[in-house]
Amino acid sequence: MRKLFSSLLLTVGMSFAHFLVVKPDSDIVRKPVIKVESEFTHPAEGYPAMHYQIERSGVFVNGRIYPIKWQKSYIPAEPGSDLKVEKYTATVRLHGPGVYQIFVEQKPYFEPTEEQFIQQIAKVYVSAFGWEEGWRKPIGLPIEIIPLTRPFGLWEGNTFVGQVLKNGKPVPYARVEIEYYNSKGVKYPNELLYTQVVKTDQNGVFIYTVPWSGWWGFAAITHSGEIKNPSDGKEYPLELDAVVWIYAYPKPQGVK
Ligand SMILES: [Cu+2]
Repeated sequence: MRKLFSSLLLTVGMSFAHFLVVKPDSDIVRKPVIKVESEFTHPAEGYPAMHYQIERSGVFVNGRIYPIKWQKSYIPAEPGSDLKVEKYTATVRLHGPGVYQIFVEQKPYFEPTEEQFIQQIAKVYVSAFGWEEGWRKPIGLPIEIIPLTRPFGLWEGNTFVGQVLKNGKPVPYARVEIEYYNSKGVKYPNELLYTQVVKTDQNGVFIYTVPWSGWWGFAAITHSGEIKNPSDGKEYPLELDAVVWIYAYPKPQGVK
């Protein structure tokens, strides 16, 4: 019984930490064209990936938003699975030096295990041709994490600080979930280690020290009214989350 209960808990817990991923081939580039990919998954476990549709997306630079043309493909939800889910890839043209903010808004979807709708809005920064200015500028998304640490060119062991804004106002005491994008099949000794959790303070500011190199996602969880589910006509709460991705570089050779 106890075993059943804990495996049930594990399943429920696992279903919580979904992250909308938006990931360029590099956060610092010196080339005019980059590749970007997007999926909706459980990054620390590596799977399962889930169905997801893009509602809106773009590249924000110098106060303007440029469209992104996505190519949709289908990948197995997990290794060996017959269930195929969407993965999006795009080539993005950069218009010279700048800090490019690439964002994706997920179309809200109904999550039956949580009896609510979920919508995540994710972004990532790319510094092109040595440019460093502009990362503090909000895109103006419905919910957005504004970095207080420069969000590119980070070392492992750096502390990342961000502020969560909803409709331009800080979100106090929000839960922020943090996961490593585990493309290497790294094994975790305990399921509680998949997702790290911090809270924002009264000004919507959170702090986290990145323990090792790789892509790391931060998801600020908030609740934002209700949406009607067309399948049963009932209203359900909408979880509206802001996600940001950063890359931490490994320590250079010769340092400890
Ligand atoms: Cu999920």
